Amino acid sequence: MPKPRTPEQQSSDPAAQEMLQRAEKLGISTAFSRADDMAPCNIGGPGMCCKLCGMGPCRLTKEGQTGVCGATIDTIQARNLVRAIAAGSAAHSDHGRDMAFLLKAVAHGEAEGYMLRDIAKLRRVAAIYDIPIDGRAPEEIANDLADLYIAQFGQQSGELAPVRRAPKKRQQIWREQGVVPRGVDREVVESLHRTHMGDDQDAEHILNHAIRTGLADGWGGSMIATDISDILFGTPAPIVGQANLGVLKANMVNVIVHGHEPTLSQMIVAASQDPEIIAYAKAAGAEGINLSGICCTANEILVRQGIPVAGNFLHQELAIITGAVEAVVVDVQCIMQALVELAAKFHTKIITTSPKVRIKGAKHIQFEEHKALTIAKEILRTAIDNYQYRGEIQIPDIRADLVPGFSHEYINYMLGGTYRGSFRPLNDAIMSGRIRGVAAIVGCNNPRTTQDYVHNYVARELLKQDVLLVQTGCGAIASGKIGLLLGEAGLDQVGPGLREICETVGIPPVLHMGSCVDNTRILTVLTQVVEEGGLGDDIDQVPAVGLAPEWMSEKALAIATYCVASGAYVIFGGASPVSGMPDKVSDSDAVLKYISEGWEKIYGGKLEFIPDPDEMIQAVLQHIDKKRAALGLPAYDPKRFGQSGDARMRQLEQLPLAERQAALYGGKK
Ligand code: XCC
Ligand code: SF4
Repeated sequence: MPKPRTPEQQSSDPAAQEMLQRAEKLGISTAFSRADDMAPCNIGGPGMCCKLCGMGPCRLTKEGQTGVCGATIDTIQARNLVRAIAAGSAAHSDHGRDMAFLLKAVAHGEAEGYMLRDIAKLRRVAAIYDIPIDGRAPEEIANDLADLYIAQFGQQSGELAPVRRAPKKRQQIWREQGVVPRGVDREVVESLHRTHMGDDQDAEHILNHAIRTGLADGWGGSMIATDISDILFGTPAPIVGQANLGVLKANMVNVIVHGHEPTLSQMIVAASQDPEIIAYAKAAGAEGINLSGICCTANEILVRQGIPVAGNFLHQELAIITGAVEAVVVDVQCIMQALVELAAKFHTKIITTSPKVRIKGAKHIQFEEHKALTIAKEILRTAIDNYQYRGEIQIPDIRADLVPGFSHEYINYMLGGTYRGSFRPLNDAIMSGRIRGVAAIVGCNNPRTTQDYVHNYVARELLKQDVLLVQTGCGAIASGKIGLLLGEAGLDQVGPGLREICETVGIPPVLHMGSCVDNTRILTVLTQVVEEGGLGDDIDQVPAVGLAPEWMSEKALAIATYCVASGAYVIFGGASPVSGMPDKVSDSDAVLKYISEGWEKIYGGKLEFIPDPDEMIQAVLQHIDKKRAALGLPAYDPKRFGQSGDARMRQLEQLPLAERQAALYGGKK
């Protein structure tokens, strides 16, 4: 059994370390300690176990071995991978479906407390699908858009409508390969059918359907979720926020929302500002209500309302260990069952709200959109009633300011203003080499690595190399906690060319673009970069890379797949679910090869697993430089830029007055 890790080895975040020490003192287990106690299964982990029928489970541990049915290691790995991608796509897309039904309800005035907040976006999105907009009420347009979006899930044939938003050349590749999704549900169901015992048993053929299923997520369910969230809750624009456990307040009722959907959390934001609720909290002896979030439901309300983030995925238990949380309100996805037993050791109430998610021992207050505000208030009253039972607390005094909210609409606007908004300045900066390339660092935390360490190490190193970063999900929160999401803050550690751009445009070097379903915003940015011209005519030509350094969820695999299918090089850290036998690189690595070299030949994108952060950084830079060369762009030169603007002024400030004047005005005094 490996030695348990110290808190410093478990997390690179000092707030987490403080809570891990407290957990140890109190004799409480966490995902970190449970990961130490349980080695990952060395047969299932690398994809060598099949439990798809009652003749098994079959463990393929020897060269050339097959399952009872004769299934080979390639078939088994491919089937397991497709199933994971289907589950991830289902999770994102079912969220998208619920958003579409909510839009329909709002259009008919049947959803208490909601409104059509971003009419401009509603009209813009409707126009993409040729829904008539002129002379029509927003509710009519919203109704038609909701119908069109609802239909995408059950559509049986033809093409998913949002696919038309991809670059033309990309759509052509998908058509030639026969992977344009027909309907979201259909592709997920077919993944399950094809991988049932005795069906599809050709690894490459199985993996082709992984592409189709992933596309149904990225250019389907997830894109729908993002569109509708913006229409109902507003398209994000930069706003000030804070992150880490230090956002919890000692004298207030602390309520944490955790999960993924903005529907309930947005309503809890509204309810928490209600004078009647604030008075109720004061009557209970608190100074008020302090709302914060964890995981992507946090990102949804952070990027729109600046509601603070208590932390990313691995902070969910740590927040409860402060003893200062009255209620954790959860909806769907990434919620650890351990919360209930942990909460019982404190006074914290775990409140489940989704009809799809209950946790044994948790309190269930079911959320219904037609009385959303009423239910949100009930939830808050439950939390307030719980304040009196609070015991001893310990809140780490650690938090960082951040500026999130970089939707693709805002990026377009900030680069040129209202009248001439465009991606031209970004393209030009990449073409000239001021920006070497773009990397998206996204995805989860995983207790098998040191929390946030790989995220932050890779982010910092790439920034030094003039790589502009875009982030979503728990990765964005990792950067937020160390101050990388602030304008000037990190700029002295950023490469000279990128720094010039950040100073000129007035942006942080790391752009927080939202939640995990908002990875589709990155697809849109890449498409717009392509359409702007100068960086090729398809996404696979753009010098860009996607990374999920600490991934853990099946959703992350679904995102990886649609990014690869869209032409991106995607690198995952941590363990590969298809690595096969250790030290074995002959016939058991066919799946690994196909999702890398095989997919690259067809889609120009590839998926690779690189656990070592330095190797990961090298792979990113090599890929970016290779793409630059292929476009005929000048090779990246770190010395070429950075002599103007603020950076130049800072250098001059170091000089004695006479020399400074000489440098500025020439001649000697
Ligand atoms: Fe979940 Fe989106 Fe992963 Fe974080 S990053 S642990 S999926 S919350 Ni998507
Ligand atoms: Fe074993 Fe084949 Fe059944 Fe899988 S499908 S459990 S390999 S017999």
